[in-house]
Amino acid sequence: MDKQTNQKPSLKNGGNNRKVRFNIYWVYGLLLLVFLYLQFSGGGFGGPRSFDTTWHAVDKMIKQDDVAKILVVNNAFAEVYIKTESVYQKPEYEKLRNADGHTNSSYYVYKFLTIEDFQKKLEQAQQEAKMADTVGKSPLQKQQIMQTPVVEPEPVVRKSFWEDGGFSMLLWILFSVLMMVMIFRMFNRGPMGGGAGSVFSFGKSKAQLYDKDTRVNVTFKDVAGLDEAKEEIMEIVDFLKNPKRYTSLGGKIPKGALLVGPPGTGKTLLAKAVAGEAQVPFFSMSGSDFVEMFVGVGASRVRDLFRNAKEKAPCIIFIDEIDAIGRARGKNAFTGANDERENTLNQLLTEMDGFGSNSGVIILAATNRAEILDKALLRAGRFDRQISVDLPEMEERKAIFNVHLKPLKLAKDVDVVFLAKQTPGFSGADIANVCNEAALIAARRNKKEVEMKDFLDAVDRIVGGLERRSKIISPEEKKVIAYHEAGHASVSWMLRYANPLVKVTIVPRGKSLGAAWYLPEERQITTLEQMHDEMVATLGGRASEDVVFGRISTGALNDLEKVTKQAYAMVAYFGMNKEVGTLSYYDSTGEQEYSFGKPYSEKTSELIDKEVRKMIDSAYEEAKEILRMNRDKLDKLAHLLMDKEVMFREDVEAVFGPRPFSTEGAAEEMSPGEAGLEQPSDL
Ligand code: NHX
Ligand code: ZN
Repeated sequence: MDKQTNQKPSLKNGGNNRKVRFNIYWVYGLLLLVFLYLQFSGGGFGGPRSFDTTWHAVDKMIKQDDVAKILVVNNAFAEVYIKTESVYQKPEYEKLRNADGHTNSSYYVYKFLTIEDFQKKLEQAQQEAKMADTVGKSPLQKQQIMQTPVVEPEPVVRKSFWEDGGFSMLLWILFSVLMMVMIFRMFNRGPMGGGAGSVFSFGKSKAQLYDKDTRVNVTFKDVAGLDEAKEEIMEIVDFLKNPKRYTSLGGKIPKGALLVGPPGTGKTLLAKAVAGEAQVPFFSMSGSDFVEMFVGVGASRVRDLFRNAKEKAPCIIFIDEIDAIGRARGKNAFTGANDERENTLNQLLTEMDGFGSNSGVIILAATNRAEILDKALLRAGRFDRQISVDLPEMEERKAIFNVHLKPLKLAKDVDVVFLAKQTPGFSGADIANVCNEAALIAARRNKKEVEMKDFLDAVDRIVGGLERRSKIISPEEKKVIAYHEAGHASVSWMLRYANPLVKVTIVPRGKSLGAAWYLPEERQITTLEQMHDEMVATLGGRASEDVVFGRISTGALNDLEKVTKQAYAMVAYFGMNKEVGTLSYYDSTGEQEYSFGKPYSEKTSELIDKEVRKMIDSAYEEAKEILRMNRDKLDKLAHLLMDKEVMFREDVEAVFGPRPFSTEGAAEEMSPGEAGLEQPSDL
């Protein structure tokens, strides 16, 4: 297989010449052919060769005393080897000569009829040769000549290629060729040659380049909301377009900006818009593209990326999901598997430091967890700006809806403001999903236009998952579920600070059997009272099962999980517990370098556990108390639920009367009744 080295140049040529569809299998085929040829020809380039010959010629060779040795192979043919000096002196042996002029391993092959016949002829020829030699010699010399030994034929046994382990050899070759093909295929996606992802481009960056020829048709107009982020990033575009304006005052152009925000908020979209807007080359790459299973590849890709970028400056490099490489170094010191990532990160840090700030390369990166990034990345001179891309607020959601509603055929009743109000906590991607899902639902219902109801069902579906009406639920179970959900509804109704209820359903959806949906107020901070009331309302489901049946179920799992986490956060993070104190064990830096566990003592740990229990216990008692006081209304609600399966704010209000501590207008304004929510979804 060492012939492979000879093949390499042709491989490279194939890579350069893309017109010929070069296939890796050709190489293997060729290699195999070469190998087989070498095996069967019994010789090769520069190796011993053989020439068929006649008895007449052999006879002559013997008589001229040119024969060095004769091998009789398998009693089938004779190999006649000629003395080296004869080969190089006599022209008739020219074809036996080697290029180096010193060695000679080629030979003649004489195929005799029978071995006896050959031996007889041979003896005779040798006798004749001796006789010829003795002509004119003294008797003593004659005797000497007659006594000198003649060239005796040596019998040898040779196995054929197949007998001689050739078959297993061939198998072995086939196997190794197969292995190589597999290995190549693993690393080689796409055609041979320079293309991205091929074997020969490990160290090349996989960055996608957008420039004048490859237009990006996203502009800032397509990015709804995100006004501050847009403004900030527009400045960066301006840096590239008119660098003079900034540098003339002595300012330095920043090197990089980090887009930080939860998934789906449009970080990548924003970067694309920059590309569309800036009219400079734009390299786009994902952080995970740097990571490969080969050592040093990440670093060399970073190098390659920056080299390309510098050639095209002014330009923008965009690295999506930078946390894939930018995670703080030395955090998981135990695994040791991070070395490669660290090398990549180090290279990135070096490159960012390496070019002058006025060289016109600006790096944008996106992540949803800026806090886990290595501090070295965030220091001034690297990603010195952080642009936070947050979940959209009401007005922004409205704008995003307007963008995504544009391509849809809408009915007149579609109310963008109402939709925006109904979707707190949705990201831009979620809203896009709602719009698309609504169109699909409308199509399934054979509608000509997408109606408001389709949108609301789409929202439900995205919040709660697919409806599963076919799930078989026994009447007893249905009763438990109804009481559980009615419990949530009742308790939250009676609490001052609980979120306003939107909808209660006992139609199984996704992983849950029923749900009570609230419309969380969009606020920046939450008070202790709000958290407390929320906890009580969440425990309302289990409390209802307890109060009504005196028997509890596993159904409250999700509720209890939520409550427990919230209570721990209140005690240990938000300093909301008197006993534990006004302190927080929260660690926003994400560096746990010095701690191998909790940052508090065993005693504090016990105290926290105790206080959490107390908190949840008292909330639970409160929920049960509310339900006991309103038992008649709870029963009514539960039966209504069992009847209708879906219940809205109005239904609860009809049973309970207006909320005791009605918060002004906000909730009433968006009563779902006017939006055609009365009917349960028929999906
Ligand atoms: C289940 N889910 O997975 C069912 C489908 C009280 C009517 N068994 O609180 O859906 O019961 O207000 C193993 C064992 C989840 C895995 C028990 C996963 C229990 C939602 C809880 C409504 N609405 N609970 C709610 C709900 C459930 C659960 C489990 C599990 C229920 C409740 C899940
Ligand atoms: Zn519940």
